[in-house]
Amino acid sequence: MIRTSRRRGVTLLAATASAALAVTGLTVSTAQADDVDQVKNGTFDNGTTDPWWWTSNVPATVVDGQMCADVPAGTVNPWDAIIGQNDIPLISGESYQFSFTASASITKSINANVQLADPPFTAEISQPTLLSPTPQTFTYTFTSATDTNRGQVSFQIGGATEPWTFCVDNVSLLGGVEPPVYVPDTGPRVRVNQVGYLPGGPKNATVVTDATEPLPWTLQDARGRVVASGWSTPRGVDEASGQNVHTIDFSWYHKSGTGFTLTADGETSFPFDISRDVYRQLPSDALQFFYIQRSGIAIDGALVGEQYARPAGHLGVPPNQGDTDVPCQPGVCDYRLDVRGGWYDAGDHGKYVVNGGIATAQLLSIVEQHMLTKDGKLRVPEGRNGVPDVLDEARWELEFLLRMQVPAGQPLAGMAHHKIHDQNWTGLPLQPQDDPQPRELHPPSTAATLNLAAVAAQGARLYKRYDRAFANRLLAAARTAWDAAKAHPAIFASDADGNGGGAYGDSNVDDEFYWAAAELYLTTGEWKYLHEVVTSPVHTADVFPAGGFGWQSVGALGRLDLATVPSRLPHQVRKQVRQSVVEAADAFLAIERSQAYGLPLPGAGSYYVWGSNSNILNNMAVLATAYELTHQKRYRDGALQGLDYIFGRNALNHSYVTGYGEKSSQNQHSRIYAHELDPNLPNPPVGSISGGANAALQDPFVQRLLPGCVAQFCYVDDIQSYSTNEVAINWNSALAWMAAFAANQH
Ligand code: 9MR
Repeated sequence: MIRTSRRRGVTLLAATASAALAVTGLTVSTAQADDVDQVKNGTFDNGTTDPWWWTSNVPATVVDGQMCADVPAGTVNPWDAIIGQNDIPLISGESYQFSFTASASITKSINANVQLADPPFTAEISQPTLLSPTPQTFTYTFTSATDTNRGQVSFQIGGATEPWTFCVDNVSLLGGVEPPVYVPDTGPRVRVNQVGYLPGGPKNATVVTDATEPLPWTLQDARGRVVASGWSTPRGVDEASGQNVHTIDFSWYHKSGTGFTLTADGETSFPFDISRDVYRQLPSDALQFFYIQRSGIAIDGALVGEQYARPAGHLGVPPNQGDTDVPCQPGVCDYRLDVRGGWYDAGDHGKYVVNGGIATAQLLSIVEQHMLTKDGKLRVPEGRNGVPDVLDEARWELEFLLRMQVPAGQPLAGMAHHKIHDQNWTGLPLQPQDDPQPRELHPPSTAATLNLAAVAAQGARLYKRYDRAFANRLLAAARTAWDAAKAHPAIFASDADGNGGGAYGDSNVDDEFYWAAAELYLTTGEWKYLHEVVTSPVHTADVFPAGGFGWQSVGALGRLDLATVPSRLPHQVRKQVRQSVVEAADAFLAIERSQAYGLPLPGAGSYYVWGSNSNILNNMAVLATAYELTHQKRYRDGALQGLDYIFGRNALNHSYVTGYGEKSSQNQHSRIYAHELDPNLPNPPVGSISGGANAALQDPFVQRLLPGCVAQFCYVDDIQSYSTNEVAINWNSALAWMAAFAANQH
């Protein structure tokens, strides 16, 4: 087929660009095209495929003026079958428009790449593209970061379970084309908690406006009647969003109802409820995520919906290679371990002790703080077994963590392996049971060992009532782990160990020692562990930094438990510990007051890190704990107010929890819930929280889409953005904890 004239081509390309990007709600400005096409024979008009090449499993031929190839079933990753063209020159800083018309005999996602032809095969663009039997034109723009004569245009078409036919035509790479300007669709300028507010809770909103003087606002009920009104407070330019904003406080309005809206400056918010029930379902939804992420067990569709049903992953059934008999990385150990079970960490299939540790601790804490102690209410297969459901879920991970401990008689006995994951990264989508990668144990680390010690100790006191033998096993493992960590206090996981899985490097384990000592003391009451607590440098350090705590900084987990779990802690120590929680809560209240979007995170971009939503939720947990300690309502209100940000009171007018609010995250980065890449796969389950705004732009997709973004704008609901939009167990555990707290408030 002959390409349209340059002029017509430009119009067509601009139009199809919006179509191709529409999945993520992107809008684009019209691009200026250039004459220079870097692709040779992109139209196949001469009847040959020259100079295109292919991997041997996909020989291509010209059929009806296009290039087609039969793609066999049975490959795993997109890059297991490739058709490409090399010797494409790329100029650093130059922007390009990459376009092609393609079809597939079935609905199939491929990767369309412009990349280096040689190692390290760096991709300038690697665009998942959903093909169907109807030929469609796709257009993408990008700016090259590389100068090379060895560029490559390629289509990665592997990873199918059934054979199919790929056809492509009009492949073109035009230089000098400005990338489209991304404008997120942020809806009405009045920003509310899209889920709703508790009748007796705080009710705040933020208005984006040019106005500098107070504006009148009205609150309408579902029938449109004005039920409250007032004046906004101008707040100037908000650092976290770069927007000029006002705030509205309607906390004094207490009546319940559904379908309220808030109007100011001619804009009307998304609808929301005022109800005692706004968070009633949230704990159960936030916790079902863990069950669906379980490894080593079939997921029962009757419990969580058939779209999430799948066979057990990584039980040694081909093509899986593990996790029932896993070797170490070469040279690390010469034994093998059965490390089945646990939860998949996130969008990948890795299992990491340090992140499993904090996630398990937060689930255990839900029960320990008496927030959710029922049995038979959550969607877990253990059902009515006389044990609180949350403990059933946490046990799934605890059993895995125990398996990660180095057996007696081996070098470093008693320590825990840092992680187990695929040897090499796999592509998306990929269901756990289809993962063919060899699995490997990575070296033991002091951090992992202390995570095991801490959560096993915490588990021991919680399971004692239900299963004494398990509790004893946990405590024995915790003691052994503690001793092993003391004997090997500085074995650190390296940040460089990130092939096939996340690195989770950590070279300061003072906080892990403190946390583990605290949990061991709270469980055993032994002087030895108390001594470790009070002599730790972390004991008097600030463990509640403004940016929030997380998997790498776990001193807060120890401090919060010392403050709340009944023990014989000496009076002075208890007082000091509790005071540190309340002082931190006061600081978070001050931060909330300073933020026009009302969240407990300072506005500078540096605070918006990878997984920021969990840091924000963890700061709310400190506020909630201060409320438990003091019964002062301001701390409770501060904790609840933070949820407004999570559910839509933010610069993007976006709820970060799937299925909650008018406009929520649906396309989180995940090999399992990869609906965006394959319409036959589900979106993440309701109650999955996305990592959230990350101003450091740590993946190529956002580096291309969001350069220069102001903190809260550094997020996109696209499966490709793993640094702003992944799911992860330690983020859902932070959500589950706060959900359990909020569900008990009115
Ligand atoms: O949550 C982790 C974040 O704090 C780190 O900055 C980031 C980069 O190392 O890794 C995050 O964890 C990812 C892990 O490495 C692999 N599984 C997915 C996790 C969530 O993105």
